[in-house]
Amino acid sequence: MYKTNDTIVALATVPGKAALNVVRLSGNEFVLKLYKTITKKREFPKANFAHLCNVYNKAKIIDQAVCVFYKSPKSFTSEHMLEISTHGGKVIVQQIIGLLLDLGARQASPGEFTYRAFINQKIDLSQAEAINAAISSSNQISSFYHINSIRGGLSKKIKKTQKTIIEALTIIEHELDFNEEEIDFLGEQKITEILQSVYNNVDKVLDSSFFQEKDTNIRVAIVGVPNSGKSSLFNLIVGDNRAIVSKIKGTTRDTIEGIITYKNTDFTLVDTAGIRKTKDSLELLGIEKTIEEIKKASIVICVDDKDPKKIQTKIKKHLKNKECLLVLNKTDLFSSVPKTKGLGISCKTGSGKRGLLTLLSTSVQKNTNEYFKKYSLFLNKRQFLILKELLRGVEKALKEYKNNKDVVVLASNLRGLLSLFDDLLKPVDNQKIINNIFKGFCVGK
Ligand SMILES: Nc1nc2c(ncn2[C@@H]2O[C@H](COP(=O)(O)OP(=O)(O)O)[C@@H](O)[C@H]2O)c(=O)[nH]1
Ligand SMILES: [Mg+2]
Repeated sequence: MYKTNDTIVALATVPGKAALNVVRLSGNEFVLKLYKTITKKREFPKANFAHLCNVYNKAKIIDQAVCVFYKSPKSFTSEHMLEISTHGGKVIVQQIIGLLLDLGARQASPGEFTYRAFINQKIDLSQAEAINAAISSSNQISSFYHINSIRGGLSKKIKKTQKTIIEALTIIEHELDFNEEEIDFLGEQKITEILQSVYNNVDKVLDSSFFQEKDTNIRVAIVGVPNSGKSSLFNLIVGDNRAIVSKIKGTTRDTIEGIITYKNTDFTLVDTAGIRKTKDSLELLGIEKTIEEIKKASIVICVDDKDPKKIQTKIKKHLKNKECLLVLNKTDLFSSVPKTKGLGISCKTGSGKRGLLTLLSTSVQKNTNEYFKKYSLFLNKRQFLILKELLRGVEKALKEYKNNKDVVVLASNLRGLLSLFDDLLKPVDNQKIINNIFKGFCVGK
């Protein structure tokens, strides 16, 4: 897909006004030659050390920068790499990259550094995917799982199972080359055990993983009867006027979402339609959506201007083990606020906002930790589908072997399974998969 025998250069940080920018180079010995040319240093840089250098374009100094050299193969791409931390700003970066291009480096395409890491077997495909996903991640939960996969979380589990099949296939192919007297057979029981253990391991990976096409986020649904102040509460938390606030009952017919970041926690806040039986078909649809939102949420805020507990009772069957926060709104209209009815707030005056946010953030953190306890891995759609296919493949191999005890068929089925493992981790020959994955990367990664 990309050429791999030249030296590539790209800006690895966001362009524009910033304290620092990092220009990255990867290639062969030419990287060292470029270093010497632009810094006018006589010595090669010592690997993994920070070197303060003037960067020259001929006689003119264009920046004073810090260069770190990573010696092949101990670098991200496995090639020689140079990272130049420059002063921030467009002009300096443009001049340095322009200079390196003039001297013979090539502008890197999106994901080309990661592609080289993949081709040079520094990382497998699941790790490459995780790098891109981690960069795009918008919340703590996704980020945690992507970093785990970059560190090889999924690969390690999968490779262990892959090895079991390779070992079994090696013995079986050996058996096929010799006649019965010459070697020991694996035996029916052992073969069944191996296939069963492969099945169990893949199943365990699927069981301990969650699969989502989009980034995951803890969802918090605001639920209550019309006019209780749900949209006002949504706006109070979101901090702007994204939801329409109105006196006419049943205005919020659709759900509105906002992503909130508060004190190191992030969550999606959902304003729902009121819960109330009505003949208006449009509003009924809103109610169905509300129930859907309650089901999707990890935390439900029951809001009311009289007794939020009544709301909790009304939606009890949909709440199950979800956390429920009771909020008594419009306390500005109360002469005295009853403490037993939930957390008192006033969307009008903003009183109680801080207390609610603290309660919410503790609750979100608790739910986030639950996620971490429940799941050890995140799978993207591609990985999920391959693992499912693997399960079906093992089932098929087991069934066919039980029926006909044919070792030749078994060997062919095992080879089929191994190609699925390759698709998952290193489909070196499958350019289509590779192209699709790397084209989504940003330049400099
Ligand atoms: N006095 C007072 N009125 C409020 C408060 N919160 C909301 N309201 C009013 O209650 C009405 C319904 O609010 P809204 O947020 O649209 O309720 P929703 O139907 O539950 O979304 C509006 O007229 C708001 O101005 C509050 O804290 N105090
Ligand atoms: Mg509303």
